[in-house]
Formats: sequence, structure tokens, C-alpha cells
Amino acid sequence: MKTRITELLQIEVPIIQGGMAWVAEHHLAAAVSAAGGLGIIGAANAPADWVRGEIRKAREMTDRPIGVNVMLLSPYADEVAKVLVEEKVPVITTGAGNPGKYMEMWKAAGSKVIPVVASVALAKMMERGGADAVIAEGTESGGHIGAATTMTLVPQVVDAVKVPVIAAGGIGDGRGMAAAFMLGAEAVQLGTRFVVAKESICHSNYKERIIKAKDIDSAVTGRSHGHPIRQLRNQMTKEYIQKEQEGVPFEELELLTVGSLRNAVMDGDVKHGTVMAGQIAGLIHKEQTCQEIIEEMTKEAKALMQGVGR
Ligand code: TUI
Repeated sequence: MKTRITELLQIEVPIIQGGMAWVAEHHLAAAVSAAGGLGIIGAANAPADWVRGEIRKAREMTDRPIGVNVMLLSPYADEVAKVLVEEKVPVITTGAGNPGKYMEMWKAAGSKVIPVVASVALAKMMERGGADAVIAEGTESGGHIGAATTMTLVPQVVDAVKVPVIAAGGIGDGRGMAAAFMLGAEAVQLGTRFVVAKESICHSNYKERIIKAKDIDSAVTGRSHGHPIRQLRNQMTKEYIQKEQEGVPFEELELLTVGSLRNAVMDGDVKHGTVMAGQIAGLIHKEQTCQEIIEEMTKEAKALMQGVGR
């Protein structure tokens, strides 16, 4: 499955891992890269020194390329951006904002820059600014989301830009991968399925919640203040959404979620914590190694795509 993305990123299979906060650390990133995909360290809201340490630890585990995702709402984004230059990170993805101000510095350092976009307008702007590819992420994704679905966003972005497009949001198996390719994508990004990978350090309670999730078990909090987050329903989302409906201000809502993602991922508090996951959680039934996930998906996608278009 060679595409412009496998060529650009020097990877074997066109599968990249999402930069999930707390989960996308060196064990997971190294395992995805070692299996032929592109592993990503998620800088999320972490300080730059943590990111540097994770890059170095991942490099001790594999010689294959590893990327870093910069979460642009992070208070540490500026210092993380500089560390990526110092560490000569080959691939940088970004999320939750416009990475325009870092583009020149990253390109000059020789990194491939791949912003996540949730609209055609941002995709075009990123291409003009020198992006090497874009990740078109639909609202089916876990975490911070845009409004358009993967099915509608991917082909519109593919038509609007010349750079290769990576599809994300709602993709969890070979069928989703083949479908993304039919829409014109040249790789896929997976989050939720890698959260339950054997190499993922995520707490077993969190993995169990994903494995047991049904199709409509996710909810979106934060719509009232413009920072929508998709996660699995629990006591916390129920209270949060109720308070949003009552018109409770952002500052008060925020108190419900301070440290809540960490509590769910690290301590397994899936009742009051934030259990970010995409709508595809209902399709994920077991814990597997990254290699098993990548091999199974690639085999299934290849079989489905054989004969299509002949
Ligand atoms: O970034 C993500 N997913 C995330 S980040 C995250 S951590 C977080 N914590 C607290 C508050 C918010 C986030 C959890 N999940 N995905 C990539 C993504 N980027 N999805 C959507 C976007 C996006 C949306 C609008 C990118 C750019 C954009 O507009 C930028 C602009 O300024 O025009």
C-alpha cells in the first residue's frame, strides 16, 4: 500500500497514530512505528522537557521515524515547538488550532508538517503556508472535534488541496481504511483503536470502557462554550451537559474537568474522569498489539480494495 504519504514519511504502511493526551507516550509511539506505521508522541498540555524525554526514550526503542503532535491550545506550545527543532523531529502534526506561526521554523529544520484540519478553508490555508499534507479529521473522533463528518470532510478536502490527505475520525478497521481510500485519502489516522493496544499504558478500566462501548455511547461536552470534546458517557458528562443546559458559565464547568483526563487514563477513574474516545469505540472488541492491529487492518483493506475500479 504505497502512497504519497508512505513515501513522504518513509513508513511501510499508511497508518498513523493520533496524538492522544496521556496515552500517546513513548511506548505506544515506538510500537506503532516499529510495526511499520507512524507513531506519534502527543505533547498535549505537557511541558517541553517531558516531550524531549519521550522523544529520546522512543528513539531508544526503535530506529523507525517517530512524530510529535503539538496541541496548539497548550500553554507550552511555543517551547515544545522549539524542542522539536532541537530534536530534529521528522514529522510534526498539530491539533486544535492554526500552526501558521511555527511553520517557517519547522520547515527550515527539515520537518514534515501535517496539521489536523476540520474544514476546507483551514486545509487550503495550511497548504498555502507550506504544509506537506493535512489530516482531515471528522467529528466522529474522540477529544476536541470539529463539526463536519469524515465522510463529507475528506472528499471535499481532497478536492481542495494538492497535498496528500490523511483521513481521521471514525476509522477503526480495514473497512474504514478502505472507505477512506475510496474518498481520496492516502493514509488514515487512528486514535481510539490504539488506546486499547497492548503497548498502550492507558489504565485497564479505560480500555474496558472502550471495549464494552456501544455505537451511541459517546457524548459531546463543551458545545456551549465552543470547545466540544467527545468522550464516553459517564456520571461526569451527565452532570456537565445538564449544567451546560442550565447555562452555567465556562469557569464553573471547567472545575468539573480539572485533571479529569489524567484521572481516567492513569488512575482508571472512568466514572468521574474524562474518557475521550471516538464513535468507533463500539467496533473495538479486544486488546491487540500494534503489530496485530496494523497487520489485520492492512490485510482487510487490501482485500476490499482489490478489484475496486477494475
Ligand atoms: O486536537 C485534537 N483533539 C484533541 S486535543 C485534546 S486536549 C484538549 N484539552 C482541552 C481543551 C481542548 C483540547 C483532545 N483532543 N484533534 C485535532 C483537531 N483539530 N480536531 C479539530 C481541530 C481543529 C479545529 C479547529 C483544528 C483547527 C481549527 O481551527 C483553527 C483556527 O484557528 O481556525
